[in-house]
Amino acid sequence: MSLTSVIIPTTPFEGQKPGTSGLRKKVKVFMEKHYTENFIQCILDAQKEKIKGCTLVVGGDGRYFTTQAINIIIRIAAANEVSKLIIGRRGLLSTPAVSSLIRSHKVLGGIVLTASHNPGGIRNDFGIKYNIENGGPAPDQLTNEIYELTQKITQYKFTPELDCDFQQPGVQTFEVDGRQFVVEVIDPVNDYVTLMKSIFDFKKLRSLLNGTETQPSFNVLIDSMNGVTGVYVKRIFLEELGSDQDSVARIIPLDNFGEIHPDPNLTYAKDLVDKVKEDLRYDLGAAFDGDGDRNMIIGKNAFFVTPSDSLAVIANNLNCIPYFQKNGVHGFARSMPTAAAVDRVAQKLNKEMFEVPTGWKYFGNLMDAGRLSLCGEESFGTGSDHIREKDGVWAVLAWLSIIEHKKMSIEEILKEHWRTYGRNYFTRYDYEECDCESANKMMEHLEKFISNDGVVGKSYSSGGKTYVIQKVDNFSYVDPIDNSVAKNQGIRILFEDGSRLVFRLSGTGSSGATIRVYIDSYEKSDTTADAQIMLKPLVNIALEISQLKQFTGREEPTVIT
Ligand code: VG1
Ligand code: CO
Repeated sequence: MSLTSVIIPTTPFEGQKPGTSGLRKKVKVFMEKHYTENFIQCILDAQKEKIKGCTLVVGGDGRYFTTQAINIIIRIAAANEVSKLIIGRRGLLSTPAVSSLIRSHKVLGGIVLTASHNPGGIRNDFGIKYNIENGGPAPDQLTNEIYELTQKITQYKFTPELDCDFQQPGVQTFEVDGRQFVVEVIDPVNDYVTLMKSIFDFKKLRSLLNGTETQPSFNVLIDSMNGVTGVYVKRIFLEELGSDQDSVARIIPLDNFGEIHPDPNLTYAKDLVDKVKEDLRYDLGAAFDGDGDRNMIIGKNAFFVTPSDSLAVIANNLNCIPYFQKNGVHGFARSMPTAAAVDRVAQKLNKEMFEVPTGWKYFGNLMDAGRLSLCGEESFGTGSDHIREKDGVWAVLAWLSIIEHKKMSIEEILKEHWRTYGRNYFTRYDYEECDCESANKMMEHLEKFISNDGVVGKSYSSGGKTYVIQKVDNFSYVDPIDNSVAKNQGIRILFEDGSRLVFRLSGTGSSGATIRVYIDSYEKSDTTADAQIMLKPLVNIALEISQLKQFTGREEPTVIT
């Protein structure tokens, strides 16, 4: 049967501006008539002529509204002369898997349906993100273009009678306006597992997890938090690596994540932390966010590894991983608020080191240019140039490879690392859903503070410690590859002893404003103190300088990591 597309008149919606990682709004906003359609049409229009005859990958974390959104994407794509969509079965694809598929199938890009670590379900968030040809998130220039188009859209193209089921793998061919349109539904895991097997030594990991005649088994608890990684964890840990059911938790993807906040940190992944604390059999615990790009690693008795330290330890041990033995190690990078532990490793190993704004999109150019092999963010993101997204499951396999090689516990590895390099104590305070106006006023206050003439040299004391300001700025970044500029990426207050305060507003929330305060301090020899106690004086100074409590009325942060 030949299908015909139609043109549907529409008017712009306000606020379709992609943030740090795509457009995220409440489900009920995406459900408004034409809302999702408009945004998808603008994503396609921003590709201009390239869209005709192209292939796109589509999938996400399976949160509520995924099926509806994919249905819309299929009907709009066919009408806009896209030739083929590659869709994960039941709409499931982790964010790293989308990145991998775009690269392995050499296609124009992908549409990722996720609000990542934000809660899901009918009352919560949905999100749409576009990834480009290299597999990475669209750069600012493209997301700005998409946003501009959303402000002047008058119509979208649609194929109303195209009914395409994507519950089972298989290829379906349709005729739309006399052209062929193909939908290939794929198993969401196969391509990704092949990639992981080419990076890591699965045989060694298998013997680590199951034990050998001379080594007891190394016991893990991998918590998918009801997110999309469940299907990857099942295949990789249970089937490929032969772990047992006790090694995994919450591996069935649910469209509301079982009413939890699928964000792997000490607050929202408390279930995992408690289990690992209670059951001393466990040598490693790990959790991922909804779309599988974030990871949290804890050791026996829930010994917490900060993401900044995790990045530094992996950087220091890349020689354990076959992928890097083969491809070499080029450079390292971290987002600006991430503690500088990895910088010390870069210096020792004589590698290039980059500091980029918050958001994975800023790593892509460096990777494409062959100057970056490993990077991370303090927000539980770690990844390498095997794809162009951060990758939760990859990070766990990297840690297991290091443990297998070094035959040491996680705590021992960290302590050894700190003895060699000193320790970057780090914490982040999040104040979620603050009143927008108050949050903006606080940022204006900080802008004024850093532009005061006498600010450099000013000293602050708390808890018997004194810190003297050495430098202040609002971070701005020039991409060394294409010279694009990203301004206003966070207020930085740098002290003479190397300690640092950073303030920025989140770009991933869907209601109110989230204020993030990053606090970081380096100690050369005192490396085993409690981070929260160690950083308390700096926290107090951050609150004093920003007047956060006065502006927002918040006594305590929502989340401390
Ligand atoms: C947060 C993190 C940032 C991360 C982004 C997307 O952004 O701070 O480091 O790249 O989320 O992660 P923001 O603007 O809220 O601080 V994910 O896993 O939610 O796509
Ligand atoms: Co995510």
